Amino acid sequence: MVEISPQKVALAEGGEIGTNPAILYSFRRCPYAIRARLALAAAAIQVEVREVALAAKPPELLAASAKGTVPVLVLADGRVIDESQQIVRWCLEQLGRDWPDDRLAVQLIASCDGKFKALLDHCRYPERHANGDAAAARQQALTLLRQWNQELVELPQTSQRPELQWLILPFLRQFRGLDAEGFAQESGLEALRAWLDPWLEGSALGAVMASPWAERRAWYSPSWLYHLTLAADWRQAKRQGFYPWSTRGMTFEQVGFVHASWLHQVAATYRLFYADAADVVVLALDPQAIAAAGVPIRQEPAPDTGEFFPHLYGPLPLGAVVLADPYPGDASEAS
Ligand SMILES: N[C@@H](CCC(=O)N[C@@H](CS)C(=O)NCC(=O)O)C(=O)O
Repeated sequence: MVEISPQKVALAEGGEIGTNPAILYSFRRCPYAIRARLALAAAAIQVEVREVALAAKPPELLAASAKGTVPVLVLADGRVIDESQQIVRWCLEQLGRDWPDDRLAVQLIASCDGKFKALLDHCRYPERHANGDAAAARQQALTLLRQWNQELVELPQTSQRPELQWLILPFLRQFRGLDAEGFAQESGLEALRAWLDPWLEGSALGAVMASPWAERRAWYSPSWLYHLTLAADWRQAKRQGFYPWSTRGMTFEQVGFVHASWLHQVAATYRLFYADAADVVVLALDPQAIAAAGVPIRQEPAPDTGEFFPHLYGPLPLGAVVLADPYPGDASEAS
């Protein structure tokens, strides 16, 4: 649901974060973020998880960590941990456990984050590589995995260590996902599959791939502006490259500005003007992109209540739309 929680209202008004002491910027499918979520969940750390659209990173994430990767953990005292291994390390500390520093663990972690991740990316995005031969990259990755397999055969207790599961298995899962049938049939991967397969079906992974650890839609930043629209109008605007509307049934030409809301005002705007419409879309707008398009934003009072709303003094620039989601969202989608 896009319904605004009290916590988000507090944030929108510049208040305290509320009941959740830490914030995790995350991306549902990212293996680094899955790694962090597994560790945080295992350590029973209470976090507010903010799902990020990598194409529309919220300013709060970039303010916490300018490199703009996820996961990023912002602790209650303001400390920022923006490397997944460091988040796992911090979680292990909370659990009173040490970072795995035996030979096999160190080798596996380095191989996973180094060579294996590079080959995985090569398989997933061959077009991004100069000699983008995905088949060759896959064979190299399989050779590496057979080495891992051999290590596991020699030291089977490795597979029982939760921290190695958090660190390694999200990446193996992603590789398997490229060709699950092929992966199941590869020779020399038996020990790896015996490690991976039960974990894939297990509750630890299931929990961090579902709400509230992982949502299917991105977190709404209180730094953005919001505009409700009818789905058909939005589809047409995208087709024609121009959005003529100000509010439901009235154009920018008629009104002289485009109506918008702050995050904490969206639900009330929906209830007042759109609740009876079948397909409503909420657009999140980046105010900097609006300004860059030469469209002034003015805070002006609504004539009846005096409540201040943001108004765009120019047609809504399509390039400023960072998210477009059905409204209200279906909470069941998040599972
Ligand atoms: N070394 C970082 C790598 C994290 C990383 O690269 N995450 C990817 C998503 S899987 C990302 O945020 N990419 C940024 C982008 O695509 O813009 C870590 O371990 O946390």
